[in-house]
Amino acid sequence: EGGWYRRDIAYRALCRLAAPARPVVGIVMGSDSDLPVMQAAAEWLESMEIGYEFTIASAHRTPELAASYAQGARERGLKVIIAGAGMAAHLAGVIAAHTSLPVIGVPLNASSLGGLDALLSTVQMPPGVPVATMGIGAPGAKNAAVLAARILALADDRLRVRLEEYAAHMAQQVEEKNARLHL
Ligand code: RP5
Repeated sequence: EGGWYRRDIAYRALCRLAAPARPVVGIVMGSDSDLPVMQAAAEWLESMEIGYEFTIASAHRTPELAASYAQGARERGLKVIIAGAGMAAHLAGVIAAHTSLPVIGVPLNASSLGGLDALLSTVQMPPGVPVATMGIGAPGAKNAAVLAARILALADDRLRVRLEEYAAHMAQQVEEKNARLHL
């Protein structure tokens, strides 16, 4: 009894040990089965030296935990929340209902509907409670991290410069590929 809840707590403790100090981005996901995909967001944040924390909290299986996570997020120092979930993906919306921080939703492919179910569940928020919804799966998870960084960079010039360098690096990679095509 209470196994799911205890498992969530254990995962949260484990993941916090692995995460960098002073998290400003909260990555929350509906299940441990979402972790391999949401890892894409964590890896990108790490590459930019942005602190993050991982939490498993389900809108349906642990609704109280999802609400209290969001309610305490600002006080814990978080500035942006990334929420990834599959199937009837209400997690990002529930998080957005319980905080005034910006919430970025990542729909995940966890059913025979290929993630379209999660996309529609995440994006179709009622007016007044926005969730910035990314594409399905790992590309969406990575973009969630980039968007979180852009939000943080509004008040952080060093991060803004790093983002400009990142964009320049991507452009340079394309130019190099073009140069090889014309050899
Ligand atoms: C969602 O249901 C989770 O976000 C996950 O994507 C999906 C399946 O969860 P598990 O049954 O794998 O725990 O709430």
